[in-house]
Amino acid sequence: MKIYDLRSDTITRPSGEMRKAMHKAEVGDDVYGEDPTVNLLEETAAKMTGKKAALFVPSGSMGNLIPLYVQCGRGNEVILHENSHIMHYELASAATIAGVMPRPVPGERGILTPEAIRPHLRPDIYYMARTGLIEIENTHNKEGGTCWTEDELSAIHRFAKKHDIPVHLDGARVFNAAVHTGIPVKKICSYVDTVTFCLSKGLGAPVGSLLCGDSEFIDEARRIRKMLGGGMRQVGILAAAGLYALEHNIDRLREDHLNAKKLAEVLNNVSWAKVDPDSVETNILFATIPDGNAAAVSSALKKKGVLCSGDGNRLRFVTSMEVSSQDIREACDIIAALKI
Ligand code: TLP
Repeated sequence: MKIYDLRSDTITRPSGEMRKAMHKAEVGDDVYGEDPTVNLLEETAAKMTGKKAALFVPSGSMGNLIPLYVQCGRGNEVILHENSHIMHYELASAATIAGVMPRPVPGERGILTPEAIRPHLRPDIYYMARTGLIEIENTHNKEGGTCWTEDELSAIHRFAKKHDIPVHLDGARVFNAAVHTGIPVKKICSYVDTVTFCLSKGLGAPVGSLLCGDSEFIDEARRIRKMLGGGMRQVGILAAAGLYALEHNIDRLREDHLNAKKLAEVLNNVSWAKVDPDSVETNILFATIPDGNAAAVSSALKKKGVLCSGDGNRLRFVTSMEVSSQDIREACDIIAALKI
């Protein structure tokens, strides 16, 4: 049976051309700073995000944890969206490793506004924790791959500057946001102090994320990465995959977005699911299963070869280069024919 894997874009496997680039990679010991391919990847990432420096980290989770550790600081609070990846999927590392207290804030489509944040800011009183960091997510995973507008980014930037609080962007899928909104990645990142983006999702590399920021921050981040066990050696072999991804796989994200839209339209027409196709911006979509039995629907789909993931009474579908437009048409036929 043919499988249509729509569980995540993390399932993407390196292409033949990417593997060739990995095979050819020049390598050295990156803990000594001697891996030329890693150095080139970090320079490239810094340039693309408009930051002074960058650090290659093994995962998006580590790329989010380090700024919590360095920028926010132990005993301080981080303001973030209640549905952020850090709140739900990073195993409370903010608390257990960075020693940071999360202050989750609601916000439509995953967007945090100054009005929503203001009541959560701590006054400068000796018996209260300090607000050490604001963290935002673009695209926002759990809110359905939603993107920040430039006005929204600029509002949070002005607010944070006024209160002298740094902003970290979980930009695991910031290239999807740039492709959808037309706001260049460098421009998006100009509204934040630090950003993490992932190579291992829609961009198709097997491993790795880049944490970008000013040089002083990255120097400190490098120490914390080593402390966390993330110092890697001849890792140019993976950096080469990342460089290949940045060169070849950004524009094609558009195709993933069109495929997600197509899926949404079909899902919206079956009796057992509800989706607003207009709300689908990038490669992630959630379908509400009105009778609440999302697990039964996902197992019925799985029997026909369509894989998705459950999230309460919702199902998540994520498009990626592993599922071509032709595959999506076939998956849509299976979905349309499914009787629950
Ligand atoms: N997201 C994964 C799961 O963890 C949910 C997925 O399948 O979407 N930030 C965001 C916004 C993410 O979506 C993810 C991964 C991460 C950070 C963490 O990246 P990794 O998995 O590399 O640690």
